[in-house]
Amino acid sequence: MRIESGPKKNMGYNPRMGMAAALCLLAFSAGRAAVYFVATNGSDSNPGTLDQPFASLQKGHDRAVAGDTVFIRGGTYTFRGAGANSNAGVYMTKSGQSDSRRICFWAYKNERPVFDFSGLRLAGTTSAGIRINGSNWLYFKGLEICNVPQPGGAANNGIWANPASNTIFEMLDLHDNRGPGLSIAGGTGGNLVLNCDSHHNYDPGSTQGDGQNADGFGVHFQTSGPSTVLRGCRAWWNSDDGFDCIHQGVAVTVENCWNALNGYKPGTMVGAPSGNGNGFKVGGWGNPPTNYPNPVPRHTVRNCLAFFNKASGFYQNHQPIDNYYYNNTSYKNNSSNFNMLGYDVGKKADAGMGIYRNNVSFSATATANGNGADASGNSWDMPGLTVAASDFESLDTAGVFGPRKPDGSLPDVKFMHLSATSNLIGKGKDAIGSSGKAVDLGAFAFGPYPDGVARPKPSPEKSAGGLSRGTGAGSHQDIFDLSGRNLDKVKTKGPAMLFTPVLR
Ligand SMILES: [Ca+2]
Ligand SMILES: [Ca+2]
Repeated sequence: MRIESGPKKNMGYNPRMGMAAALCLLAFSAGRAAVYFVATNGSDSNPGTLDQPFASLQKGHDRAVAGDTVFIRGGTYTFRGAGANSNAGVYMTKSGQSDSRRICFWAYKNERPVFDFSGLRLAGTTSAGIRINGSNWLYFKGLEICNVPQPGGAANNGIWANPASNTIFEMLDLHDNRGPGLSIAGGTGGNLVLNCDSHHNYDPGSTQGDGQNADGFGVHFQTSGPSTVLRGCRAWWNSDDGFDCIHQGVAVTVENCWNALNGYKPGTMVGAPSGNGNGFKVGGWGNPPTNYPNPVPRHTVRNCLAFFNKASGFYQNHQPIDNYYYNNTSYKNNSSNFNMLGYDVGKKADAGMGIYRNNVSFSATATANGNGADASGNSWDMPGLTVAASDFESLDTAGVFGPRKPDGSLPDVKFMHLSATSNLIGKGKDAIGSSGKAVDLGAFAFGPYPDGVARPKPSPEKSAGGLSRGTGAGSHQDIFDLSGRNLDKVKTKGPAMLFTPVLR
């Protein structure tokens, strides 16, 4: 097995930042919004300008109102002793008003702010590096959140959005926390988790068991409102699951996400004793399920990749309704690639559940507990179809968890992509539309369909409950400080996070 970063790249200008910054500028020009700065050499008694920045994100939050942007300069922000309160390093309660009047907490230009919570003193109850409590319409971008400690038996989150609604989490790097990297709990949905990484999170001291709760990403406990979407995210070497939406009462969409090596102690192939180790844990309400809503939400996982997880790549987790699993690739997961274990509440018995189309399983037990599941048109259930290494361009994981592209999107790799001669090309049927057109199997289509029709693209950003930020194509960035000075005239250079995930 080989897992390593790809080559480092120079990160260029991110046009999406330009658009939103321009929006902030417009708002500021109209006298309705402010731009603040936070820097490691700042002071919270400063006015928060570029020249006289605040020292703490907390101060930026406390000062900001709807429409404002808090830019965070590069460098490491360390926490020693008490944080904002006994359960959080930074405690957020503020809200924006709408998609165009969010409160933005963004890395400044091409800089990389790192929030190292290792010295934070927390109570023993569930805590977080950044706790969001009841916020709406926030936007986080380009922050690294790490090393939230675990002084007691509770798992502590990198970011704990309990709750947050209509909030964007983009290009965040959440790692080495003693609990989930990002957990969204409750709220009224509409959140977008876009191009984020969560890795090496591990909760050895949890009273529920060593490693039981450190998921990469979790979405739970929402009972009303629009869906939350996770797109372009990666989760690896977390001690529990990569993605987990147990006890989530509104349908979640997970697309174009990758995960691996969950369930192991970070950086090793030693299982975390109580870590569940599923790549995508798609719902669930206990076994047998209790207190589930009517109707039970059908989650969707599509165009996703799972490999080398301790348990299964994709797991129905007793969810008592058929989730959708479309065009996923699952490779060499330890227990099975697709564990279809659901629960038939009518019969009060375990049952295979889920609707599986165009999925690929390779090099492991393809399915487990599938009796009763609606599976057809997958690599394992088509007569005469076998899957071999030659169906893929590469089985080399190099670069899979390496640097992202300048716009934050996933890196170009050959891993598990279909080879030109793959038997998996054109063997499926469009599962989302009703066109009946042939499609390729797995997470990565080889090319145009055999009939020449372009393959579908991932759903646009606006599918996420009215969220539209992050797709702009501006090329000009003006940033003004509180006095109205234009701080720079950056035209086509600058921003974007430089992601260099540490692979150990
Ligand atoms: Ca668990
Ligand atoms: Ca979990």
